[in-house]
Amino acid sequence: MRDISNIVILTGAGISAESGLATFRGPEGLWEGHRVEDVATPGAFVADPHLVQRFYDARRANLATVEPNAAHEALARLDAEWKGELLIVTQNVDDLHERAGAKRLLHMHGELKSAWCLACDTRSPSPDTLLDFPPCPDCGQKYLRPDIVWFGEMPYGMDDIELALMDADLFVSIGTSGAVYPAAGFVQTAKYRGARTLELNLDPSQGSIYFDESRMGPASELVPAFVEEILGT
Ligand code: BJW
Repeated sequence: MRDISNIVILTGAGISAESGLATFRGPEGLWEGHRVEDVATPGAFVADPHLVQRFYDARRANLATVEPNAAHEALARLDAEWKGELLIVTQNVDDLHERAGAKRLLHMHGELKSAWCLACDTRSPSPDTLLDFPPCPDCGQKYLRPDIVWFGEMPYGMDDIELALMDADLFVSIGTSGAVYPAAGFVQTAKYRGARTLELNLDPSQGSIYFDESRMGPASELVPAFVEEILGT
């Protein structure tokens, strides 16, 4: 871990699993019998908006029942103490990284606590429920949807992420299956640009072969150990 100054960290659902939030592709990954691929699409929202609003209302409500775990806290410590460049890119729409104190954070798939008005295109803090289509605080129209990146939509912050990957000396992927692009391709971009690549996951991800090193185990153990190692060098 010597000679490292620019770090990019990608996190996925696995980092929040030990806080009590279900992963997408694990055994409890179904919601009322629906796969995320069937609910998290613009087409699903058009076909059955109430089903999709209920899915996100339930997950937003669940946030109040969970807390950041040792992995979120370790990354917040790295953020506070690391003098070099750092970008934590999370695919997660929960708020556990920021509740742990992380600041250099980018939510590439949106946030449960944000709502997006399809009428005036503004983002605002989401009410607890969007089920009955409450009015937008900006324009008053009733076209609020969850501010979530669905399949077929462009993830947030891609320019900033690409720039950070270009300069990265170390790319670390934590708790993600590598099933969803473009995030699943970040390891190849970073590696092509000469970064060292490290995976911390419970099971090997789909892109495991692209990593220089894979450490398997729970994030609450692997991430604090990694942060200790990197801050100690
Ligand atoms: C633990 C653990 C513990 C458990 N400790 N680990 C090729 C190139 C580009 C795009 C595509 C492509 N092929 C197809 C596409 C399109 C599509 C896509 O990827 N489809 C796939 C199904 C193939 N992608 C898109 O449509 C994206 N947009 C896009 O591509 O725009 C065009 C574009 C092109 C090129 C460049 C830029 C843009 C949008 C994707 C939106 C994803 N949205 C979702 C749902 C919304 C959010 C929400 O509702 O929460 O985001 S899908 C869902 O999957 C969610 C997650 O963020 C995402 C990733 O899941 P994640 O985090 O990896 O979770 P799991 O459950 O899969 O894995 C958990 C892992 O944790 C496992 O490995 C466990 O082992 C581990 N784990 N417990 C450590 N305790």
